[in-house]
Order: sequence, then C-alpha cells, then structure tokens
Amino acid sequence: MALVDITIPDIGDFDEVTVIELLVKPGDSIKADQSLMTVESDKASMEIPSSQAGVVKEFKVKLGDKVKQGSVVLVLESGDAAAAPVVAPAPVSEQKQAPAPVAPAQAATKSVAPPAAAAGPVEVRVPDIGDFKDVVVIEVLVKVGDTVKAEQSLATVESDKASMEIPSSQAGVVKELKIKLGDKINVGDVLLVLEGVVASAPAAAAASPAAATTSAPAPSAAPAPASVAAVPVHEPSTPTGQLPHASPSVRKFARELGVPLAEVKGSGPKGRITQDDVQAFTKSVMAGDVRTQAQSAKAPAAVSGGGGAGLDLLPWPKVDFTKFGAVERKDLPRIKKISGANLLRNYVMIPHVTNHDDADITDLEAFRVSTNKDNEKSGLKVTMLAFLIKASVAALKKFPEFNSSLDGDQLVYKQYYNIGFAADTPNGLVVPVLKNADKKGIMQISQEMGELAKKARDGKLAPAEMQGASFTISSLGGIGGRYFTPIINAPEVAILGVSKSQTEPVWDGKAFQPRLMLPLSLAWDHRVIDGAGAARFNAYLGSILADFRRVLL
Ligand code: CAO
Repeated sequence: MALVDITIPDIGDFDEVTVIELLVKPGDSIKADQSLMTVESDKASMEIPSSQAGVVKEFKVKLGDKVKQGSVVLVLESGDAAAAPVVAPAPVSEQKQAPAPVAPAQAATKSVAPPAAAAGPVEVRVPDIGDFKDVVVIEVLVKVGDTVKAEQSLATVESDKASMEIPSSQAGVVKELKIKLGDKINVGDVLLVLEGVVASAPAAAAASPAAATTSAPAPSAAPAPASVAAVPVHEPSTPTGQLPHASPSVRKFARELGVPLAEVKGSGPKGRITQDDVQAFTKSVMAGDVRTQAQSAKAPAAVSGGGGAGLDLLPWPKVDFTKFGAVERKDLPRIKKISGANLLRNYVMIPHVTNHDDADITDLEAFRVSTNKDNEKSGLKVTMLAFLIKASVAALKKFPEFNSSLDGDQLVYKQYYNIGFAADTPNGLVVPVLKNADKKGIMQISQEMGELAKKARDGKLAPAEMQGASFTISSLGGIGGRYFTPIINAPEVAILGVSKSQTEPVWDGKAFQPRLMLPLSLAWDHRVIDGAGAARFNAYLGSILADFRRVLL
C-alpha cells in the first residue's frame, strides 16, 4: 500500500482551469484512466483521468478551486507498490493508457493562420486539437450570413473526454458552412468559408493564448432574470460519476443562472443540453410549471402534512382555447404586467380584511354642487374624491397606524399625508400621488388631482408622481357598483374603496328620510390594524363626510 499524489497532467497552454465537478469521492475504488473530476476554462471542459488504479484517500481540491499542470488534486492509496513513486503523470503526449485531456488552448489559439489581407473568400479550418481525431460536431454556433469576430466560437466539438469550442481565426461574414451536426472532423478540415475578411484580421489570430481565450465573447450572453438568482446554485458536490452532456458555454450559462444542469432535459443529439434547453427550463421554473429538486426539498408536500412554508399550488391550468372557438392573442400592456406582479404580491402577502360602511353625504353633495356652481366660470370642477382625500387625512391623523408601514418588527409612522388615488387609463391602472394633502384646500386638491389624472391618462406621469403615498383611495364612484375589496398598495397598510352614491331611505327614529349614501370599503392589513380600529376609522370618516365641520374639531 502506498499513497500516491495524483496531479493535473499537461493541459496545454492553459494557465489555470477551474474544478467544476468531482466525479469520485473518498473511499471509492477507481481504475486507471477513470475520470476523477471535470475542469473547465471558458473555452473547454475536460475530464482529468487517474494515472493509476487505487482507492481515493483524500481530495486536495474542492469545487471552484483553480488548478494548473502539476497541481496535486487527490491522494490515492495504490495497491501497486511499483506505482508509488509516480508523482506527476507523464505529459499528455507520453501517456499511453490514460486518455489525456486534450490541450484545448491549442484549439483556441493555434488557429490555422489566415491568409494576410485576403480579399476574396477565406476557408477557416480546424486548428491543432492535439491528439484528438474524429471529434464530433455537437453544436454549430453560427449560420450563413452571420458576421463573426476573430476568436468568436464557431462550433463545439466533443470527444468522449472533452468538449471544446473552435474559434474563428479571423473576422468576416459566414458565406458557407462546411460542417453540420454529427460530422466527425480532424485538424485541417474546412469548417466554413468567410468573406469580407479584412487585412487587419490576422492580428487577432496572432493573439497570445491568454488573450485568445479570455477576449472571445461567450456565445451565450443572455442576461440572467433577476429572480432566478433566488434558485440555489447547482452544487454538484456529490459525485455522480456522470456529467450532464453540455458544451462549456452552456455549462457556464447554466452556472450563471443557477440552473441545475443535471435536471435539464437535453434536446440535442444523444440528449445533449443546449442553451435553448437551459432557457426553456428557466422559463418553466419561473412560470411555476417545473420545480427544481432544491425547491421541492424546501416546499411542503402537495397534500396535507406540508409545513406551510410555501403556497404549493397546483400548476396553472393549460387550456387549448381554440378547441372551443376562435380566439385572438394580445400581449398584456406594459402597465398591466408591472401592476399585475405588484397586485399579486400584495394580495398574497398581506392578510387583508375589508370593512364596508356607508356615509351620508347628502349635505356634502349639496355643498359640492353649489361650490361647482359658484366656480363655474373658473372651469375647475370639484368631485367627491377631493372631499374624500381631505376627510381621509383627518381620519389618518386620528388613527395614525393607518398612515404607517410595517418594517420587520417595527411600525413606521409617517408624519406626512400623501394620498394615492387609483386612476383608470387606457393602458391600465396607475396610482398618482397627491402630496401633502393635509396642507391643501379642496380647490387646490381638485386642481392637482385633475392635472395628475390627465397626465395618467396621457401616460406622462413621472415616477416621482407615483411614489411616496401613505394611504390610497380607489374611487369607482363615477362608474358604478356597490362595495368592492380593494388591494392594499404595499407598503401601505390600508386602502379606501369608494363606490357610487345613491339615494336611500334612512330611518331617522321617526320616519324614513331620503339620504344620499356613499358606500365605503376599507381594506386593511390585519398585522397592523384590528377590526375594531377599522370600524372606528370608517365610522369617523363617515361622520366627517356627514358634517365636514368636524374636520375643524
Ligand atoms: N358617487 C356618485 N357619483 C360620483 C362619485 C360617487 N362616489 N364619484 C364621482 N362621481 C361622479 C362625478 O361627480 C362626476 O360626475 P359629473 O360628470 O356629473 O360631474 C362623474 O362621476 C365622473 O367623475 P370622475 O371619475 O371624472 O372624477 P373623480 O374625481 O371621481 O375620479 C379618477 C377621478 C381619476 C379617480 C377617476 O376618473 C378614475 O379613474 N376612477 C377609476 C379608479 C379605478 O379604476 N379604481 C379601481 C382600482 S382597482 O382596479
């Protein structure tokens, strides 16, 4: 029994590569040539084979470590005493049995020299890919008509131990592709024909190895959806002995998104995972159609017995509507996409309760009508909403928790009274904010509200005009209906819904009197407000609307 250090063999011109997957674990018995780990640069991934048989004693590297030729990666307990002195495996070219990793740097840098200042079409050939023969084209990354830069990856090729991207030796426009998926190619084979090759192009092909491998743009530069960051990054620390079948750029793309590649179904030849597969998987997870293993592990079971930590809903029903009749599809307007996401969060995350009440606005309406008559010439019209804003400010002052926000275990009481009001626009719902309503009279409120509502309808509201509300009113009074349950506009804690007033018989103790009654629907966050407080708020608001002089008290 002897302990043997297994080192990284000759990996060509690469300075450093990253350990991305461990394929064995301590205690495993391994054969000579068996793959121990996968390492990766931005252009190639390759498996590192063991130079001899034995039992894995200890890893000297972990995922994410950078290694280079000669780095000790593993200690092996070898049964072969003769093998004990072996410390560093022979360079690739000398290894007879262990299929050494290809030196992909050569592929990336030692491109076939382009003809200088070529005017006509130029053939781009397979560069030196080390000892590998008959590598299979598993991905063609460009098409006829594409403009390619020097060093841009043209195709991914693969052997049973490594996959690598073949860069273009120069810039130009792809005139003709000479390869297709599944082709077996060798050094010197023509990959494609480029035209419009410029005289300066050869300079790129002469770039240093490091420059050649780092300057080439990754073929998959799609931005990662921000929310995908929430998906735990795939950490393949438990060796599976089997790598998901994907090219280096696809692996990199998946890692950037935190996509567990092992869970992605490949649609390429022999189940190879393409960038489209990773994107489709990400979309499915985002849409809730698919769950990663990590998400499943965190979520409760679909039936009773779950921990209640997640919603654990059934997938959204998928219906082929055309089975039932003609349909037309239209994209949701931008505002609806944005407001929809906000409304959903608020609806799901806030324990809403709604109190309904009526306010007697008979006298207030008479005052409003006479005020409008007095101001007829000015063109400024006062609607009930202006009075509701003013009355709400009085109620917010009396019940300050309605003008607060929840921040962890603290309540933030605002000492300003900025009232948002929902406005219906051709593009969807927006909520302009009337600032410092406590400092303004009914006429000024009416005027500013009119201006904000017009801007809202014209789609000209500035972001600042939709921010900073401490309470919101949603009035459907101009349209109709009797009570509704508005959704609280987080991080506010309450919202007032107002419906159309109508004359109703109200008992005055002796007889029914015709009174103009305004339906009020106050939705509140039960984490902050109690039912009794909400009932008091509504009653107080109603009392002010019934007799506005109470504001002065
Ligand atoms: N009861 C009876 N009539 C009412 C009323 C009420 N509660 N509120 C307003 N009215 C009347 C007004 O007096 C006006 O009458 P006249 O045409 O005779 O003058 C008419 O209804 C139209 O009012 P308005 O809607 O133009 O003005 P407003 O100040 O009441 O509302 C605004 C302005 C921008 C809030 C409104 O136009 C609007 O967009 N409302 C929809 C809000 C909404 O979509 N809420 C739901 C959000 S949740 O999806």
